[in-house]
Amino acid sequence: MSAGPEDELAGVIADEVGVDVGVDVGVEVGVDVGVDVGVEVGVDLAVDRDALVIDPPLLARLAAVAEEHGLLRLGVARLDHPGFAPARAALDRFHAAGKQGEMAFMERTRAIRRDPARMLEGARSLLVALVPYAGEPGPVARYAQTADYHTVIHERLLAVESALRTALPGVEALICVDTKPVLERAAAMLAGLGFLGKSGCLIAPGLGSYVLLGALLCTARWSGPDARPAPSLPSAPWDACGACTRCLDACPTQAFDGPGDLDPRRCISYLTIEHRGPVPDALADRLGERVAGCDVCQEVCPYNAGVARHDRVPTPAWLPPPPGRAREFELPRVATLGNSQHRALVRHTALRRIPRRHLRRNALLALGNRDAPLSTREREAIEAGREDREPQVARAAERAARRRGLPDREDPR
Ligand code: B12
Ligand code: SF4
Ligand code: SF4
Repeated sequence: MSAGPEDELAGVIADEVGVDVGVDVGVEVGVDVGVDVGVEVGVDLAVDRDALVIDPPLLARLAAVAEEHGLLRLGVARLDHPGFAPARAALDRFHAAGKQGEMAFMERTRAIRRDPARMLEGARSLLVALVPYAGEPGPVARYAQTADYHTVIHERLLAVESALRTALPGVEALICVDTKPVLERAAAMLAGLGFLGKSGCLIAPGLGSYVLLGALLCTARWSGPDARPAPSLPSAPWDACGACTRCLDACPTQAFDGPGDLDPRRCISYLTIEHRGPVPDALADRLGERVAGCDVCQEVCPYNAGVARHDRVPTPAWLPPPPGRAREFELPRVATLGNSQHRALVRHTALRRIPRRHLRRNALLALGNRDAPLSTREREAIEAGREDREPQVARAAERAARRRGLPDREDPR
């Protein structure tokens, strides 16, 4: 690759996916780093771009490969679909309001998210597919109870990428599973996978919103009709919600400014996963006993109620549980995690993006919110946290001590 702008871009992309090295990384930071780092940003002049066409029969073949590898409902959205314009406008409003908060990766990659051809020259379409997940209500959101979706979906998409490359020699493609800045939800909607709810989540007919998205950005042109032709798009993508506002009303931190308009800085998912500073008391009081992510806006959604997903989803498509022993998220244990225990707990799950001190902070905040007589283990965890050198851990422990009736340290009862 030549030096110059492309190298600069490669740097941006490498930064975006430069994971596993540090701890303070965002959601959108990939896992299988090495593979993804901007090697495919250029265009090979010998390639006949006119020949790079995905037509409906090829899409059907790719969808069959996808399904065989556990990726459901593969669809395609062209990058010049007019339906991306309101999504880009929503992104602009998001940044104008500072809603990225501490998610520096969002700011850093903003221009690329608006125009993915900046990371893959000549990019013309996004293939998008769904992967359903299950899980139980609890301190950890369902998506993080499974094997790390970034890795699993990336691996599944490799099969589609390979089939695409075989069908269209010279095509360039980039796998995006949070690991690359593309507007995945908008792309999924435009590719016909479902609609966006007032929760902001992509809701797939018959499957609900407990689905994760994976995309393949590519230089091929889609020659078929748009799955969601522009004239058929509603003025607001959440029309299918009708008068329902359950997700907006149930959100524990009232994090929505309006339908589909989330302020992440008040969202429990952001506060427990992305937020590196102290959690303001008013928000901490509303975290409940959650230590990683939140599913409330999905739990209350009628599109997730009574959906016979198990009848509709082929077994290999479900995100599998992480390998090894079942993970145990007992709060006093999480609050006192040592290094090796932390590694064992988060291994092969999306939780590995949360630094140990933040998981401990979250568990202490959760212990402070628990409304039950204090057990010995809880008391020990809180006392240990109070002595911790990490200011955030100590602060969360002090809050828990205060709320659970432990004596003040300066003024022992
Ligand atoms: C940053 C991020 C977060 C942040 C901010 C979320 C947010 N709402 O912006 C935080 C940490 C809070 C977060 C939380 C969660 N996230 Co998240 N997150 C992302 C990420 C990396 C980028 C999202 C982004 O660009 N946000 C900016 C806003 C402006 O865009 P957006 O929300 O994606 O889409 C909006 C616009 O496109 C707009 N729009 C589109 N068309 C139109 C048209 C009109 C007319 C209008 C007005 C608007 C409009 O509406 C959309 C919905 O608000 C994506 C992966 C990706 N690359 O897309 C995952 C992603 C969105 N997250 C995902 C998940 C699973 C979650 C959680 C459920 C995790 C959890 N259980 O804790 C929660 C859900 C919170 C919620 N209700 O949104 C999934 C969503 C799957 C789905 N079914 O929708 C994604 C797609 C990851 C993946 N690969 O599957 N996330
Ligand atoms: S994930 Fe939880 S905190 Fe965030 S918007 Fe949904 S209900 Fe609210
Ligand atoms: S809870 Fe209601 S408003 Fe929210 S996404 Fe589901 S149907 Fe739409």
